[in-house]
Amino acid sequence: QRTITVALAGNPNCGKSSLFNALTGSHQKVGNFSGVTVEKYEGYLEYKGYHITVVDLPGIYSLTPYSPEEIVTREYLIKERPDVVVNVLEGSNLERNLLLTTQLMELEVDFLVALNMIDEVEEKGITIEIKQLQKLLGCHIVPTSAKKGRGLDSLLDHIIRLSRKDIEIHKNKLFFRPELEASVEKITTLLTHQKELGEFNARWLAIKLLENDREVYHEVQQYPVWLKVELALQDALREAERLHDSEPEMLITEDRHAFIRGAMQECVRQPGGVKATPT
Ligand code: GDP
Ligand code: K
Repeated sequence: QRTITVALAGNPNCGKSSLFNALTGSHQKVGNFSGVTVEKYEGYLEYKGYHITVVDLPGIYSLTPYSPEEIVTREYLIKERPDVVVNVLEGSNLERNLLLTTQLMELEVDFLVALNMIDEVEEKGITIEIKQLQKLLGCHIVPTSAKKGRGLDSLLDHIIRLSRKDIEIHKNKLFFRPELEASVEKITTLLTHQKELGEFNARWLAIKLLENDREVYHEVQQYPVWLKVELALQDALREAERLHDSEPEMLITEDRHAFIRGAMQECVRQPGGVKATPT
Protein backbone atom coordinates (compact mmCIF):
# COMPACT_ATOMS: atom_id res chain seq x y z
CA GLN A 1 0.00 0.00 0.00
CA ARG A 2 1.20 3.49 -0.78
CA THR A 3 1.91 5.65 2.23
CA ILE A 4 2.34 9.41 2.59
CA THR A 5 3.41 11.41 5.63
CA VAL A 6 1.94 14.91 5.83
CA ALA A 7 2.87 17.56 8.38
CA LEU A 8 0.55 20.46 9.21
CA ALA A 9 2.36 23.71 9.98
CA GLY A 10 0.85 27.08 10.80
CA ASN A 11 0.38 29.91 13.24
CA PRO A 12 -1.57 29.38 16.47
CA ASN A 13 -5.32 29.67 15.81
CA CYS A 14 -5.13 29.15 12.06
CA GLY A 15 -7.46 26.17 12.49
CA LYS A 16 -4.75 23.53 12.34
CA SER A 17 -6.18 21.22 14.98
CA SER A 18 -9.66 21.57 13.46
CA LEU A 19 -8.20 20.51 10.13
CA PHE A 20 -6.29 17.68 11.79
CA ASN A 21 -9.50 16.48 13.42
CA ALA A 22 -11.51 16.81 10.22
CA LEU A 23 -8.92 14.73 8.35
CA THR A 24 -8.10 12.03 10.85
CA GLY A 25 -11.24 11.82 12.99
CA SER A 26 -10.83 9.23 15.70
CA HIS A 27 -7.57 7.76 14.39
CA GLN A 28 -5.26 9.85 16.57
CA LYS A 29 -2.61 9.47 19.19
CA VAL A 30 -0.54 11.96 21.13
CA GLY A 31 3.11 11.60 22.06
CA ASN A 32 6.10 13.86 22.50
CA PHE A 33 8.78 15.05 20.14
CA SER A 34 11.96 13.26 21.17
CA GLY A 35 13.73 14.86 24.11
CA VAL A 36 11.30 17.72 24.73
CA THR A 37 7.91 18.21 26.32
CA VAL A 38 6.28 19.52 23.16
CA GLU A 39 3.29 17.34 22.28
CA LYS A 40 3.17 15.57 18.96
CA TYR A 41 -0.25 14.76 17.54
CA GLU A 42 -0.34 12.06 14.95
CA GLY A 43 -3.27 10.55 13.09
CA TYR A 44 -4.04 8.73 9.90
CA LEU A 45 -6.64 8.25 7.22
CA GLU A 46 -7.19 6.08 4.18
CA TYR A 47 -7.92 7.92 0.94
CA LYS A 48 -8.03 6.62 -2.64
CA GLY A 49 -5.77 3.69 -1.85
CA TYR A 50 -3.28 5.74 0.18
CA HIS A 51 -2.48 5.42 3.85
CA ILE A 52 -1.89 9.03 4.87
CA THR A 53 -0.23 9.81 8.21
CA VAL A 54 -0.86 13.36 9.41
CA VAL A 55 1.37 15.05 11.98
CA ASP A 56 -0.02 18.20 13.58
CA LEU A 57 3.05 20.32 14.36
CA PRO A 58 2.88 22.94 17.15
CA GLY A 59 1.44 26.34 16.23
CA ILE A 60 4.30 28.79 15.53
CA TYR A 61 4.83 32.20 13.94
CA SER A 62 8.35 31.69 12.67
CA LEU A 63 11.16 29.17 12.24
CA THR A 64 13.67 30.94 14.48
CA PRO A 65 15.29 28.88 17.24
CA TYR A 66 13.78 30.85 20.13
CA SER A 67 11.15 28.47 21.45
CA PRO A 68 11.02 24.68 21.86
CA GLU A 69 8.02 24.64 19.49
CA GLU A 70 9.95 26.38 16.74
CA ILE A 71 13.00 24.20 17.25
CA VAL A 72 11.13 20.89 17.12
CA THR A 73 9.19 22.05 14.09
CA ARG A 74 12.22 22.89 12.05
CA GLU A 75 14.14 19.83 13.20
CA TYR A 76 11.19 17.72 12.22
CA LEU A 77 10.93 19.38 8.80
CA ILE A 78 14.65 19.05 8.11
CA LYS A 79 15.47 15.69 9.63
CA GLU A 80 12.25 13.70 9.30
CA ARG A 81 11.43 15.12 5.88
CA PRO A 82 7.68 14.54 5.68
CA ASP A 83 6.59 13.85 2.08
CA VAL A 84 4.34 16.89 2.08
CA VAL A 85 4.01 19.94 4.34
CA VAL A 86 0.64 21.63 4.47
CA ASN A 87 1.00 25.24 5.57
CA VAL A 88 -2.36 26.13 7.10
CA LEU A 89 -3.15 29.83 6.80
CA GLU A 90 -5.90 31.83 8.45
CA GLY A 91 -7.45 33.31 5.33
CA SER A 92 -8.57 36.60 6.84
CA ASN A 93 -5.25 37.17 8.57
CA LEU A 94 -2.93 36.46 5.68
CA GLU A 95 -0.31 39.14 6.16
CA ARG A 96 0.80 37.85 9.54
CA ASN A 97 0.48 34.19 8.53
CA LEU A 98 2.68 34.57 5.45
CA LEU A 99 5.86 35.09 7.49
CA LEU A 100 6.02 31.38 8.21
CA THR A 101 5.25 30.68 4.56
CA THR A 102 8.29 32.68 3.42
CA GLN A 103 10.39 30.57 5.77
CA LEU A 104 8.99 27.34 4.34
CA MET A 105 9.92 28.67 0.91
CA GLU A 106 13.48 29.16 2.18
CA LEU A 107 13.60 25.64 3.59
CA GLU A 108 12.61 24.36 0.14
CA VAL A 109 10.34 21.69 1.54
CA ASP A 110 7.53 20.31 -0.65
CA PHE A 111 4.61 22.30 0.64
CA LEU A 112 1.19 23.49 -0.29
CA VAL A 113 -1.10 25.99 1.36
CA ALA A 114 -4.47 25.25 2.91
CA LEU A 115 -6.14 28.64 2.75
CA ASN A 116 -8.29 27.96 5.77
CA MET A 117 -11.33 29.78 7.16
CA ILE A 118 -12.32 30.50 3.58
CA ASP A 119 -15.90 30.79 4.86
CA GLU A 120 -14.85 33.78 6.95
CA VAL A 121 -12.94 35.29 4.05
CA GLU A 122 -16.10 35.15 1.94
CA GLU A 123 -18.30 36.43 4.74
CA LYS A 124 -16.04 39.43 5.24
CA GLY A 125 -16.01 40.14 1.50
CA ILE A 126 -12.25 39.74 1.16
CA THR A 127 -11.09 38.72 -2.34
CA ILE A 128 -7.92 36.68 -2.75
CA GLU A 129 -6.42 36.21 -6.19
CA ILE A 130 -5.32 32.66 -5.66
CA LYS A 131 -3.63 32.06 -9.03
CA GLN A 132 -1.33 35.05 -8.61
CA LEU A 133 -0.58 34.20 -4.97
CA GLN A 134 0.30 30.64 -6.02
CA LYS A 135 2.87 32.01 -8.45
CA LEU A 136 4.44 34.26 -5.84
CA LEU A 137 4.61 31.56 -3.17
CA GLY A 138 5.56 28.84 -5.64
CA CYS A 139 3.04 26.35 -4.30
CA HIS A 140 -0.53 25.19 -4.76
CA ILE A 141 -3.20 26.87 -2.67
CA VAL A 142 -6.34 24.98 -1.70
CA PRO A 143 -9.17 26.93 -0.05
CA THR A 144 -10.53 25.05 2.96
CA SER A 145 -12.92 25.43 5.82
CA ALA A 146 -11.99 22.98 8.53
CA LYS A 147 -15.11 24.06 10.40
CA LYS A 148 -17.52 23.39 7.55
CA GLY A 149 -15.62 20.48 6.05
CA ARG A 150 -15.01 22.33 2.77
CA GLY A 151 -12.10 21.64 0.44
CA LEU A 152 -10.83 18.56 2.27
CA ASP A 153 -10.98 16.18 -0.71
CA SER A 154 -9.30 18.74 -2.91
CA LEU A 155 -6.61 19.17 -0.25
CA LEU A 156 -6.04 15.40 -0.13
CA ASP A 157 -5.93 15.18 -3.94
CA HIS A 158 -3.26 17.90 -3.98
CA ILE A 159 -1.31 16.16 -1.22
CA ILE A 160 -1.23 12.96 -3.28
CA ARG A 161 -0.17 14.81 -6.42
CA LEU A 162 2.59 16.67 -4.60
CA SER A 163 3.87 13.45 -3.01
CA ARG A 164 4.09 11.97 -6.53
CA LYS A 165 5.82 15.12 -7.82
CA ASP A 166 2.88 15.43 -10.20
CA ILE A 167 2.75 19.24 -10.05
CA GLU A 168 3.05 22.09 -12.50
CA ILE A 169 3.95 24.92 -10.14
CA HIS A 170 7.60 25.82 -9.82
CA LYS A 171 9.05 26.59 -6.45
CA ASN A 172 9.75 30.28 -6.10
CA LYS A 173 12.53 31.98 -4.22
CA LEU A 174 12.35 35.09 -2.15
CA PHE A 175 15.26 37.19 -3.35
CA PHE A 176 16.78 39.70 -0.96
CA ARG A 177 18.09 43.18 -1.86
CA PRO A 178 21.03 42.81 -4.26
CA GLU A 179 23.98 43.24 -1.87
CA LEU A 180 22.41 40.89 0.67
CA GLU A 181 21.46 38.41 -2.02
CA ALA A 182 25.10 38.47 -3.14
CA SER A 183 26.20 37.50 0.38
CA VAL A 184 23.58 34.75 0.57
CA GLU A 185 24.77 33.36 -2.74
CA LYS A 186 28.41 33.58 -1.85
CA ILE A 187 27.93 31.65 1.40
CA THR A 188 25.60 29.20 -0.33
CA THR A 189 28.33 28.44 -2.86
CA LEU A 190 30.90 27.93 -0.11
CA LEU A 191 28.61 25.46 1.64
CA THR A 192 27.22 23.66 -1.36
CA HIS A 193 29.72 20.84 -1.81
CA GLN A 194 30.55 20.26 1.84
CA LYS A 195 30.03 16.61 2.64
CA GLU A 196 28.98 17.61 6.17
CA LEU A 197 25.90 19.27 4.70
CA GLY A 198 23.82 16.08 4.97
CA GLU A 199 20.13 16.85 4.99
CA PHE A 200 20.66 20.61 5.18
CA ASN A 201 19.97 22.98 2.33
CA ALA A 202 22.94 25.29 1.70
CA ARG A 203 20.93 28.42 0.92
CA TRP A 204 18.86 27.97 4.05
CA LEU A 205 21.99 27.65 6.19
CA ALA A 206 23.41 30.79 4.54
CA ILE A 207 20.29 32.80 5.34
CA LYS A 208 20.23 31.51 8.91
CA LEU A 209 23.90 32.38 9.45
CA LEU A 210 23.20 35.91 8.27
CA GLU A 211 20.35 35.97 10.78
CA ASN A 212 22.75 34.98 13.59
CA ASP A 213 20.93 31.75 14.20
CA ARG A 214 22.76 30.15 17.12
CA GLU A 215 21.91 26.56 16.25
CA VAL A 216 23.03 26.92 12.67
CA TYR A 217 26.26 28.60 13.80
CA HIS A 218 27.04 25.56 15.94
CA GLU A 219 26.35 23.32 12.99
CA VAL A 220 28.40 25.14 10.36
CA GLN A 221 31.33 25.96 12.67
CA GLN A 222 32.20 22.27 12.40
CA TYR A 223 32.62 22.40 8.63
CA PRO A 224 36.18 22.74 7.27
CA VAL A 225 35.00 25.70 5.16
CA TRP A 226 34.00 27.68 8.27
CA LEU A 227 36.86 30.20 8.15
CA LYS A 228 35.87 31.29 4.65
CA VAL A 229 32.23 31.44 5.66
CA GLU A 230 33.12 33.58 8.64
CA LEU A 231 34.96 36.05 6.42
CA ALA A 232 31.95 36.27 4.11
CA LEU A 233 29.70 36.92 7.13
CA GLN A 234 31.99 39.70 8.30
CA ASP A 235 31.86 41.26 4.81
CA ALA A 236 28.09 41.11 4.86
CA LEU A 237 28.02 42.76 8.27
CA ARG A 238 30.26 45.62 7.07
CA GLU A 239 28.16 46.12 3.92
CA ALA A 240 24.92 46.27 5.88
CA GLU A 241 26.43 48.81 8.20
CA ARG A 242 27.93 50.92 5.43
CA LEU A 243 24.87 50.95 3.15
CA HIS A 244 21.99 50.84 5.62
CA ASP A 245 23.43 51.49 9.04
CA SER A 246 21.88 48.15 9.91
CA GLU A 247 22.60 44.44 10.26
CA PRO A 248 21.94 41.56 7.84
CA GLU A 249 19.50 40.06 10.33
CA MET A 250 17.34 43.19 10.27
CA LEU A 251 17.54 43.52 6.50
CA ILE A 252 16.45 39.91 5.99
CA THR A 253 13.39 40.53 8.18
CA GLU A 254 12.63 43.76 6.29
CA ASP A 255 12.93 42.04 2.92
CA ARG A 256 10.63 39.20 3.98
CA HIS A 257 8.04 41.74 5.09
CA ALA A 258 8.46 43.69 1.85
CA PHE A 259 7.82 40.50 -0.11
CA ILE A 260 4.70 39.82 1.95
CA ARG A 261 3.41 43.39 1.55
CA GLY A 262 3.94 43.12 -2.19
CA ALA A 263 2.03 39.85 -2.29
CA MET A 264 -0.80 41.37 -0.24
CA GLN A 265 -1.05 44.38 -2.53
CA GLU A 266 -1.09 42.22 -5.62
CA CYS A 267 -3.42 39.49 -4.44
CA VAL A 268 -5.70 40.60 -1.61
CA ARG A 269 -8.58 43.03 -1.89
CA GLN A 270 -10.37 44.13 1.24
CA PRO A 271 -14.15 44.73 1.07
CA GLY A 272 -15.01 47.82 -0.93
CA GLY A 273 -12.26 47.16 -3.46
CA VAL A 274 -9.38 48.61 -1.49
CA LYS A 275 -6.17 46.62 -1.83
CA ALA A 276 -4.11 46.03 1.28
CA THR A 277 -2.22 49.16 2.16
CA PRO A 278 1.43 49.16 3.16
CA THR A 279 1.82 49.30 6.91
P1 GDP B 1 -5.22 25.92 15.99
O1 GDP B 1 -4.74 26.73 17.14
O2 GDP B 1 -4.56 26.29 14.72
O3 GDP B 1 -5.18 24.46 16.22
O4 GDP B 1 -6.75 26.36 15.75
P2 GDP B 1 -8.11 25.61 16.10
O5 GDP B 1 -8.31 24.44 15.21
O6 GDP B 1 -8.20 25.38 17.54
O7 GDP B 1 -9.13 26.72 15.62
C1 GDP B 1 -9.18 28.01 16.22
C2 GDP B 1 -10.61 28.53 16.13
O8 GDP B 1 -10.96 28.73 14.76
C3 GDP B 1 -11.62 27.56 16.68
O9 GDP B 1 -12.62 28.32 17.32
C4 GDP B 1 -12.18 26.87 15.45
O10 GDP B 1 -13.48 26.42 15.62
C5 GDP B 1 -12.11 27.97 14.43
N1 GDP B 1 -11.93 27.47 13.05
C6 GDP B 1 -11.06 26.54 12.63
N2 GDP B 1 -11.16 26.35 11.30
C7 GDP B 1 -12.14 27.19 10.87
C8 GDP B 1 -12.71 27.48 9.58
O11 GDP B 1 -12.35 26.93 8.54
N3 GDP B 1 -13.69 28.43 9.54
C9 GDP B 1 -14.11 29.09 10.66
N4 GDP B 1 -15.05 30.01 10.51
N5 GDP B 1 -13.58 28.85 11.87
C10 GDP B 1 -12.62 27.91 11.99
K1 K C 1 -6.25 24.81 19.45
